Amino acid sequence: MSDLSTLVEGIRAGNMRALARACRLIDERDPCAFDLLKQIFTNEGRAYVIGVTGTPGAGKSTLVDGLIRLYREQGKRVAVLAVDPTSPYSGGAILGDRIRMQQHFTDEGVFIRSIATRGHLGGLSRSTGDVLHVLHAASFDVVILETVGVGQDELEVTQLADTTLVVMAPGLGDDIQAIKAGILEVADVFAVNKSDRVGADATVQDLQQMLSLRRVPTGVSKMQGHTAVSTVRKAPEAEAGEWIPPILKTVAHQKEGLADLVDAFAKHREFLTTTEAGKEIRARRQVAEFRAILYQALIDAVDARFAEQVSEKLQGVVDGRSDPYSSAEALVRGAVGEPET
Ligand SMILES: Nc1nc2c(ncn2[C@@H]2O[C@H](COP(=O)(O)OP(=O)(O)OP(=O)(O)O)[C@@H](O)[C@H]2O)c(=O)[nH]1
Ligand SMILES: [Mg+2]
Repeated sequence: MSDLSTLVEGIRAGNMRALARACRLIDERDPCAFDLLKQIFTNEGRAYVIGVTGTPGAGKSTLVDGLIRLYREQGKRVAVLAVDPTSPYSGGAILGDRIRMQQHFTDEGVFIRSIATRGHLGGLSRSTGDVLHVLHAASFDVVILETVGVGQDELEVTQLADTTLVVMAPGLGDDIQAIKAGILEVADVFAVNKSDRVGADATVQDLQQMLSLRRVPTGVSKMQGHTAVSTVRKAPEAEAGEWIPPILKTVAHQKEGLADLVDAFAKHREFLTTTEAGKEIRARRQVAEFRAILYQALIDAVDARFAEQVSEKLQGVVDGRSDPYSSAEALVRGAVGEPET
């Protein structure tokens, strides 16, 4: 299909309209999307993916804005995906962010897009994962995935990132709750933003305590000096093959501490690519992604090829003529070509 190959070319050339079109095909779950993804998939020169999540209002979008600037100053091409499961495009948060990010819209080196698809199995993270492959193909250097909220969907989305930044702020009062929601487990780097406000040190200490409870110390003392104003634990170190999330203080709207964040990201990226533990993490993610793609493909195939049988069995279950277990088993047997028992 020549239309598709034009699109592929456009994506590889980093053409913004081609990128937007590819994102739309994925969002709408267009059957063409699968063919497109097959063609553009690449293992070479992938973008570095940073997930940004954290408590509402902590300053995620302001930080992302600052990070875009920093990376642009380094001459890197940056894509931002704002992942919002609650509000398809119309949501206040995304809209506000879009206005804030408007200054980047005229920049050819920055691509910004919001994603809100859900409603199928692992919908949000699946379509985000697909869009990531489009961005890899378009040779972006950095992709920032900003999630809204800290629900299950958002935590799942962070699994697509190489490095996940969790943004906290003093005095929001819901830090502990956020940690309970599993945010501690996904964090590779912590930012305690709004450090110009009182209570920042207390938030840092809370986090440090939480982190030390999470791990049994491995010999060497993990205490490190306060080496810079904006840095609590300056050098993120991989001790005994383990990554210890650094906690960095930032003041996003004044761009304070952002260079240290970028530094910590680079170190985490190095950990992922050079250590055995890092390689294992990456392999686990590839397995998880393949499973998700496979299961979705199976579901799509069953829906397309056995629609009639599925609705028949469904009716049987609703009418009380058959039980859901036998019905599901019969359908699967039919689908894989085994005789029904
Ligand atoms: N004092 C102070 N205010 C900040 C800082 N960073 C951001 N803000 C302000 O905090 C408010 C919320 O910032 P956002 O960047 O929208 O926060 P967010 O985490 O993206 O918010 P949601 O997307 O709604 O969850 C804005 O008014 C920012 O100007 C900071 O370091 N210090
Ligand atoms: Mg935001």
